[in-house]
Amino acid sequence: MLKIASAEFLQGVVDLRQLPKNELCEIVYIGRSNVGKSSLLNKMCNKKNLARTSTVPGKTREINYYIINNSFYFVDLPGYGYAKVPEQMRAGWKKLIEDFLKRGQPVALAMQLIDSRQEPTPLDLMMMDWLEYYEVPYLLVLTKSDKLPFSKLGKQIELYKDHFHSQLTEGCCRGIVPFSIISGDGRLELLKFIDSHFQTSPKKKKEAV
Ligand SMILES: Nc1nc2c(ncn2[C@@H]2O[C@H](COP(=O)(O)OP(=O)(O)OP(=O)(O)O)[C@@H](O)[C@H]2O)c(=O)[nH]1
Ligand SMILES: [Mg+2]
Repeated sequence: MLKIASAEFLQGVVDLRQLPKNELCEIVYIGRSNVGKSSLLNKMCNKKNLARTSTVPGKTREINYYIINNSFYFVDLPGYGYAKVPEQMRAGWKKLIEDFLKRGQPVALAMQLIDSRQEPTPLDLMMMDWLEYYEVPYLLVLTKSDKLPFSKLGKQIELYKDHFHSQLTEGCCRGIVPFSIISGDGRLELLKFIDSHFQTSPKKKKEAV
């Protein structure tokens, strides 16, 4: 079982030329502002203040790199869908994310976060289309699962399974995982998925040949 022994902030990237030189395996976190990306990252690492969280949406504006166990990266992409963001910045975000996905290095695993109480937004669906297009394996992570009664959460998961049936069976979606920073729901499952996706990382592939 994968254990996170160390987690450190490495750098914030606003321009792809600033990407870390060391091409390690990347686990990428994606989702709209306020969905709980930074909170999830902290929970995964069992560190309270590794990634800054906020009640004010739109806090994370850069691609933030964290180095885990000195051997792979957690990458926190800037949140989207924040209404107060000027149009010009929104266009900048789109370009940054798409350039990030289509640069040479494949992403080992992406986590597409969606609030468990809500339906996916048009931008969530666009992100998932991009992940399918660039053939990035990803998980749908339903955040803040503690905010739903157990039976409602079960129903919501079933709805998501139905809705994304083709992505789950023929596409790149590897599963749907409820997550909560309060109950710890989903943490071990995500660690297992991360562990099993290291094999597909570029470094491992090169070493295997
Ligand atoms: N109840 C509950 N609240 C959560 C959970 N995860 C996050 N939150 C709360 O949701 C709010 C937003 O969380 P963040 O982690 O800052 O969200 P983010 O996606 O990083 O937001 P941006 O950086 O703006 O893109 C904070 O008030 C968190 O405490 C959860 O599992 N359960
Ligand atoms: Mg954040």
